[in-house]
Amino acid sequence: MLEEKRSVDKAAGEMLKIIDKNGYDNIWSRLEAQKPQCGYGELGVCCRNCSMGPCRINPYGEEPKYGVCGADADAIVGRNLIRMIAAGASAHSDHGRKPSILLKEIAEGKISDYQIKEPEKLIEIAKRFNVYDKNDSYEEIAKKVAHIALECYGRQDEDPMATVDAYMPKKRIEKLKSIEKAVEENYGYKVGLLPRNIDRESIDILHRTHMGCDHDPLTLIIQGLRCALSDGWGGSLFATEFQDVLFGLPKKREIYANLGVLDEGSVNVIVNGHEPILSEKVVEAAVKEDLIQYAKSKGANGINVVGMCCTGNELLERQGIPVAGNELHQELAITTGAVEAIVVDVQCIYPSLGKLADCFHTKVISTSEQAHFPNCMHVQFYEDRASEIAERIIRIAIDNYPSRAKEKVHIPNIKEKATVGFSVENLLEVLGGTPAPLIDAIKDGKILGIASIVGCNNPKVTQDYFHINLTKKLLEKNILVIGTGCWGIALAKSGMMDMSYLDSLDVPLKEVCKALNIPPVLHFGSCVDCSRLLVLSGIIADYLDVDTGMLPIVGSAPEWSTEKAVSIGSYFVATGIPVHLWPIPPVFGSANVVNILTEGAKELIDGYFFVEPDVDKTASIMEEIILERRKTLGLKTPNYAGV
Ligand code: SF4
Ligand code: MSK
Repeated sequence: MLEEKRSVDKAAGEMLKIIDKNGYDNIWSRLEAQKPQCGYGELGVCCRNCSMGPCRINPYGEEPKYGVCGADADAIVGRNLIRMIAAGASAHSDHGRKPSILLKEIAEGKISDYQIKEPEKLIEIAKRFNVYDKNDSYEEIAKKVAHIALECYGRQDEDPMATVDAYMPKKRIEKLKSIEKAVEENYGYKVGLLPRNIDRESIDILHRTHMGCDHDPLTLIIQGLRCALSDGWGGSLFATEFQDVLFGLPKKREIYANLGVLDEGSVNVIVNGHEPILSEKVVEAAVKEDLIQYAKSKGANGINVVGMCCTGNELLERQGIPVAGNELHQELAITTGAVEAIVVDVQCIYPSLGKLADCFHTKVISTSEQAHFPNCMHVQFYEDRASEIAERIIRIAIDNYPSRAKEKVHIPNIKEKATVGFSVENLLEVLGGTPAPLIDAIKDGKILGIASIVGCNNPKVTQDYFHINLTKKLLEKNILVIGTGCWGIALAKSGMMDMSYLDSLDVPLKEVCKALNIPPVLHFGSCVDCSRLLVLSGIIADYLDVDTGMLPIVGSAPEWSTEKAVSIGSYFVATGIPVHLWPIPPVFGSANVVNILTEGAKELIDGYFFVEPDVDKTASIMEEIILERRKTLGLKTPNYAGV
């Protein structure tokens, strides 16, 4: 396959030539080897939830129409979909559990390697939960807040978890309650949308999708949405909130992005995955004078720590660490031959890395008890010995520097400047402490609306093509674009997050961004930081005293690959925000499931999914949604919108 079909990224193109020349196994070649991929799987109609199966349903209405147990396509597709949501929500929420426990243990004096870096944010969280007492020490506040968070994971009653009242916009709570009531009245079903606790909603899905439980696509999907809400307004939210408390709020700053951030003369260490608890310490260790001197003793100029994927996003937003790439850059980075160590924690890390690293000198170092990989070295991470372990990892990388084969080194001289590090807090700060100027700009048509783009890379889509081009089209339509995850890194690599990109725009949004000194595409952080987008939508809704389902906000996951992305899309939808998806999700084997996720969801909860492979059409549909919502809010349609 030509490299242009695989990625629009020039650095990727350079590395793909090397990969092809040397015949290195890679994600694109493995995708080719899988073709044709299973049609039953693509439609979501296969089931192996028990040993009477595996079963699959004929998608053309012919036999077999039922699994061995009697489950039909609606049940099988619905069950499979919500199992994806449960897995995605569990990954995010289990991530959020770790900073919640860490905060508690710091407050109890059990861990001294970390401190509370952002007490003001801690106080704000305590105020949201109504437990702030000005006479309390920071440790006492942290104990109270961490206790509430951990109760949200495991409290055993039917009441909505504490974050619902503390964070969710009022009108959305009312809306979700009214749907629960309407389903009960119309169908006689007891259902819930407001999450009870984070762990329970995923377990509920595993239970109800077990053989012989829930076979109604409506109740299956309602539980899927409830579970997704427990992620967005629960697990992911705690990850974001407590990581801000522990490691500092994001700060607007310039960074560089792409493989050109690797430094030929230095010991290069890439931190990859999602959780910043270890990578923050790796960054700290890399600036220690004794370790720098040690690196020099091995012939290097110094130590260069760079990020990748969402660990990269966590570090760039808080520490200004450069980022080497997004999901599809993992293998490419090893192929530069200049990486002494890739240190990984959890999620979105390809198990192929170890085998590819065997062709080079790179050490792939796993650190989590939840994530082990073939052909890799494991250095177990413990929070109470975090600094010591991080130093050990840096020493392993330094010791590996002399093994680098100089003839194999090729670092593309490609990197772009990007202004990153945005959050609800610093966006409100530039707006003068209130969302009013942003809302007024939307009302006046200086900004048509907001698009939230999230998510991954997927080798089925040319890397970054959809992310970059959809963002461009939306900006041309005067829509402010805010996003997270691998989209954020794609846009940073594209140069569109550089302030100078504003000059190329010819829409009113340009003047708003210039006045606020922000780029037109705002990097809101890692995939758990999608919770920042929810919180922002809630602030706007509460300010206008309307439901989030009325706001001119629309989402997209245009290169999605992970189950986490399904959970993110679902909690946006359940919050009332329509979401575009590409590639196609595995639901088209059931017309009823598709109908519930599209028209049914629009009618019930205002948010809904739509699938579209074409960039221009996607941008037009997103614009139409925003225009429709502006009309509902009584806002004028500006002339430049082209209608
Ligand atoms: Fe087949 Fe039913 Fe078992 Fe699924 S649960 S594998 S459809 S028998
Ligand atoms: S890393 S979830 S591929 S955004 Fe968060 Fe990227 Fe998607 Fe993983």
